[in-house]
Amino acid sequence: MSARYSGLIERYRDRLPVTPSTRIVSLCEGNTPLIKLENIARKRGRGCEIYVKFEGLNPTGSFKDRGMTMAVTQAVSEGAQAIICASTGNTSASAAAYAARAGIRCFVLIPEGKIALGKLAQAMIQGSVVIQIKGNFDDGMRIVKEMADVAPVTIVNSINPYRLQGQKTAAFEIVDALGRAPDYHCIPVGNAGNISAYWTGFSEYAGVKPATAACAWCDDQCKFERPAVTDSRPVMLGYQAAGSAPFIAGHPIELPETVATAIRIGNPQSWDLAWAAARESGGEFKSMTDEEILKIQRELAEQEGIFCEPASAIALGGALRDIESGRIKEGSVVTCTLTGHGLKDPDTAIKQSAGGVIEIPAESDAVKRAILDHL
Ligand code: AN7
Repeated sequence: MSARYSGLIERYRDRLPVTPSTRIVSLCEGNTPLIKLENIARKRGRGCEIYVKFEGLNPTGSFKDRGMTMAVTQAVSEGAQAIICASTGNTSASAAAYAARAGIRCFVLIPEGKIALGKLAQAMIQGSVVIQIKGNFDDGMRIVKEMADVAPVTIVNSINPYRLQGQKTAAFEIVDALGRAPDYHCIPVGNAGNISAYWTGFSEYAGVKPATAACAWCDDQCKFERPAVTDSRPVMLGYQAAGSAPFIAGHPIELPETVATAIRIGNPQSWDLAWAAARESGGEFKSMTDEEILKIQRELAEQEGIFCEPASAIALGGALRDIESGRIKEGSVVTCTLTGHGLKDPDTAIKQSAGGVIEIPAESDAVKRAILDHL
């Protein structure tokens, strides 16, 4: 048997809705590193072990690939010729890639002017039909749902339950890597699919069926009755950008705004599942300002060498704030999902590093001075 890693469906085949004859559409996604923070943890960890699950290292640079391998595999097995999604960017990049791999059409609806450059580049070069609407993600989502009724296209947003099935494998990987479940899991919340998927995964590994499972659709092949891999589940802590925080408001937000464009979503589709995850786990939702988000993005890059996008940084920012306040108990094992790579959004990174480039003549003396000034 080959030792080559060939993607998360192969890795967790017995817990996913595939059969031996299913044609699997994969780009070797998953198997991302769980990195233990050192410098930040030493300074601000209060005895906690803090780990980041760096999902930016998936093939298209975000966690969306976990869901997309499963959703596109399923769509192709049902004979779909085209897929469609609304997206703040990462879903479109991932959908375009897996559609290219499968040889089917991909339509993506993106909000005008509010998509990070790297994500747009991915959707474009990977051959999807990019449709920019004069509206936001929530407008796109509404239209996509209408399109599925009038055109032969399969929706691959996270309202597609196969997406969440793929994404639950990140929780499996965390437990497999730690040899136990974390005490707390911290995660950004936008459309709220991922927090629901993690809760499903953590629950499945603990042999517990959540009251509201993200897989109600698959009762006939329920995976929750298997022997438990671990005996506990983490407290789920979800974080939203302050200008885009429907879970804190308790209702949808009409005009969400945040520098973290990935989670600029006012009307999350997995509302009930996400609330169930927070309630059942003893967790909750909290918000962070754009200023706090950018600060933690920079700190993580400067102090640990890990460059994630702003929406991802919110998970670690939230964790550190909750450690400081005592919400997360001293000495806990804390995991944070870094959902996307920093290279997705170079504009924001460069803007917030203003003055970071030293300009001098091409002379050895000048360079020497610059070095000595900064040692
Ligand atoms: C980096 O791409 O919704 O709560 O259309 O790209 O599961 O929606 C992106 C979401 C967090 C939020 N971090 O996850 C899209 C899209 C990053 C993201 C989220 C997104 P969900």
